[in-house]
Amino acid sequence: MTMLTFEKKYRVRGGTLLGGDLFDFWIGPFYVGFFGVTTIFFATLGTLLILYGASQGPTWNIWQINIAPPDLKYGLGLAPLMEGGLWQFITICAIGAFVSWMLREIEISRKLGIGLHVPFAFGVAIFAYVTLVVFRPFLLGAWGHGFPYGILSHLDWVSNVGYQYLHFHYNPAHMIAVSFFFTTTLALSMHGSLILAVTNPAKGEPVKTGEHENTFFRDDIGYSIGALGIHRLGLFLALSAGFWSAVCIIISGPFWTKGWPEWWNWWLELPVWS
Ligand code: UQ2
Repeated sequence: MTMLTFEKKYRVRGGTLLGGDLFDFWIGPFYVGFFGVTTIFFATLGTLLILYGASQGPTWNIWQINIAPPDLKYGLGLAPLMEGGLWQFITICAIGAFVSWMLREIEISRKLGIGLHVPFAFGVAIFAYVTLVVFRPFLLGAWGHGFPYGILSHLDWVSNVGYQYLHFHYNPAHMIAVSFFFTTTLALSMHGSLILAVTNPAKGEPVKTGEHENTFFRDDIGYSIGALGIHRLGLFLALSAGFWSAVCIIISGPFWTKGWPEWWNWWLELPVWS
């Protein structure tokens, strides 16, 4: 891997949160840092535990491999290794690796003197995952409420939990999350297509810039959000999708145990109708 000529001036010392200068170096293109070491540690250990779990299971079929959380009877305690204990250790490794990666992103951002937007955005994704495998199981009183680690098995989990609330699409926070996911793809498709449109003019035409970007949308819908604005909007939409996903699952069980269609009875029960 070669180093771009300008990269050298950005390979500055400092900005570390932990370890001082000890791990303040690069391996090839990668910044290491204390949290690079912990990322490698947790990711490697977690992967090996998954492989060990698979080796003890009934199949090597990639679709069917499954590392299940403990039975509900183990509550919030440690389970035997082959009865969910592996899942518990793998979950610790996953969170350790994700948080290490975020802290490494913070160190890199500090080094460069840029904002912490990237690690913050990644933090929202971690928050959504931790909500599924820690916060909600904790509130429900058993690690067994976490989702299983397997391609088909986690799909079955999503389907089963959905039907447990009769029709999950009636969950108002789920509706908001889905709307944000769709709006995120709308915004990115508008942005991506607009940038490609101005940078790929017809043969012989000069490449266009911001004025044309603004003018296209003013002509089209009477409004342009601006070059900086579209990125603020995009980040807001994407983070909102993750945030409301976490909300929609944390309220299912700990705060609402009936079917989600029934939640809408508040509308029928408004005093104005009687
Ligand atoms: C824009 C702009 C960009 C863009 C896009 C727009 C020059 C390069 C895509 C248009 C976006 C608008 C009007 C917001 C749409 C609102 C939602 C909720 C999807 O104006 O500025 O910069 O990429």
